[in-house]
Amino acid sequence: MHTTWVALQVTLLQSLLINGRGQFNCSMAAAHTPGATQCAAAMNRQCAPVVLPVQPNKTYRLRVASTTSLASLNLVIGNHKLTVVEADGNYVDPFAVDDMDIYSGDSYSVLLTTDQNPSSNYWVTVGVRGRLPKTSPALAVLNYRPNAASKLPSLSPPVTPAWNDFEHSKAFTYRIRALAGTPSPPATADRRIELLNTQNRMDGRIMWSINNVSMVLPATPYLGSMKLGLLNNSTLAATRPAETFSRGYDVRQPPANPNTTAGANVYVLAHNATVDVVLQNANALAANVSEVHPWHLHGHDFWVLGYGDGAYVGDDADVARLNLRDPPLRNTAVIFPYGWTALRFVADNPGVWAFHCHIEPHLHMGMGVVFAEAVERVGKVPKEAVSCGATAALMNGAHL
Ligand SMILES: *[C@@H]1O[C@H](CO)[C@@H](O)[C@H](O)[C@H]1NC(C)=O
Ligand SMILES: *[C@@H]1O[C@H](CO)[C@@H](O)[C@H](O)[C@H]1NC(C)=O
Ligand SMILES: *[C@@H]1O[C@H](CO)[C@@H](O)[C@H](O)[C@H]1NC(C)=O
Ligand SMILES: *[C@@H]1O[C@H](CO)[C@@H](O)[C@H](O)[C@H]1NC(C)=O
Ligand SMILES: *[C@@H]1O[C@H](CO)[C@@H](O)[C@H](O)[C@H]1NC(C)=O
Ligand SMILES: *[C@@H]1O[C@H](CO)[C@@H](O)[C@H](O)[C@H]1NC(C)=O
Ligand SMILES: *[C@@H]1O[C@H](CO)[C@@H](O)[C@H](O)[C@H]1NC(C)=O
Ligand SMILES: *[C@@H]1O[C@H](CO)[C@@H](O)[C@H](O)[C@H]1NC(C)=O
Ligand SMILES: [Cu+2]
Repeated sequence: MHTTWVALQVTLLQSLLINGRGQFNCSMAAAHTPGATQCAAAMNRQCAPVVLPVQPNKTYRLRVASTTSLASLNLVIGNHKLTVVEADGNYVDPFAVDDMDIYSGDSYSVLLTTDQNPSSNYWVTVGVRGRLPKTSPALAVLNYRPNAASKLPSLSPPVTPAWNDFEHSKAFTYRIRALAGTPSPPATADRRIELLNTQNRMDGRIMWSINNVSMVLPATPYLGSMKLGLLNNSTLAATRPAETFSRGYDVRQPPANPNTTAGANVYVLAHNATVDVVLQNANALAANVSEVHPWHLHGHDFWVLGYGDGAYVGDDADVARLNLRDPPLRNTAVIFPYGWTALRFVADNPGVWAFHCHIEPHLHMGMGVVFAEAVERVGKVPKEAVSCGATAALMNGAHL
């Protein structure tokens, strides 16, 4: 088995990149029509596609990671199936697909068997999902050796699914199940935190809010503040979003009153508590718009227990959707438009952990919360982590 790394990046609005190469201002897009092949053919050119060299009749492990700031992606390799075997560092029950979605923060391993006509090279296409693409797809060349890398594939680049084919995305995501032998989740949770994701306004700016509170990072870092007693469960309660949202909230409509407030958004969790998180998506400010959001948790993997369309009510039907048998262990999970996603984790890692939408502008617009776990069990806090904000003043002589 051979391993190849595929890092997917997006430079905002200009180009999708695979391992650092894209098509921005490049004639490669035109290269698929005969007579305009100079860019792909001149492999030393900056805009030439990245080459993934392979031998025929072998199986390769592609490690794929998305570090996009905005876009959700789809990966497809002309004429080849991909077998998904790992997600976010945990093995999954293998399944074969023609194309796969990759959200910002996701990582996967897929197996690729080079069982196609070895006299040809093949295009690898990465296209945008979840929002109207404003960039060309990224292309790479799957180069069957000993063909020249510059030999243009005989087939056109494969086309990724339509950006708004969410049923296709759901079908892919729902197939991700834990490999047998993966640790199982505890059968019940000690606490359930339900997080309604809405788009709002504050002082004329567009924000994202969680249960109507937009996360604004305090000037003093959380961990030092909590270790030094400047912040505790009581003081944090003042700006903490509620632990649930109104069952009457209409997730299909823009917020009736878009105004929101800011907070530090810290939930203090008891050490070792089993915590369920339900992420609820909703309509954004504009009518008939609900985006995908890949939520990412620091410090933990969680079990992805299930997904649903529409508003989560927590009734028997919603509970029946939860998968306690083979839920995948991950650290990133998507919420689909107008839908919900249920997660479970054990708060057994002392620290202060961010849980946020991995779409970078959304995070900076407030789409996140913080889980504080057994901060008293955290050992030494590095000086650098308390050298700013209100803790800096306390630092002289302080021993953490
Ligand atoms: C695009 O390429 C053309 C020709 O090579 C060059 O003149 C132009 O400055 C480039 N544009 C950008 C935005 O880089
Ligand atoms: C690949 O395997 C097939 C089936 O085993 C065989 O017919 C073919 O010759 C092999 N091709 C190469 C390039 O080794
Ligand atoms: C929302 O807040 C703005 C000030 O930012 C205020 O002018 C407006 O009346 C508020 N709207 C509602 C519906 O409360
Ligand atoms: C929390 O912090 C506030 C302000 O520093 C302090 O007055 C209060 O006693 C603290 N509460 C607990 C339970 O430590
Ligand atoms: C958010 O807060 C505003 C007041 O600032 C309120 O009018 C509105 O109903 C709240 N929205 C939700 C979803 O709770
Ligand atoms: C923190 O306070 C909230 C109520 O505001 C409570 O639900 C939670 O259990 C408390 N956490 C701890 C660790 O005491
Ligand atoms: C937390 O869980 C770990 C692992 O099960 C266990 O070793 C530890 O004793 C527990 N701590 C508390 C305070 O329950
Ligand atoms: C939103 O979608 C509904 C149902 O498809 C349609 O009736 C309505 O006109 C749409 N509204 C806008 C503003 O596009
Ligand atoms: Cu988001």
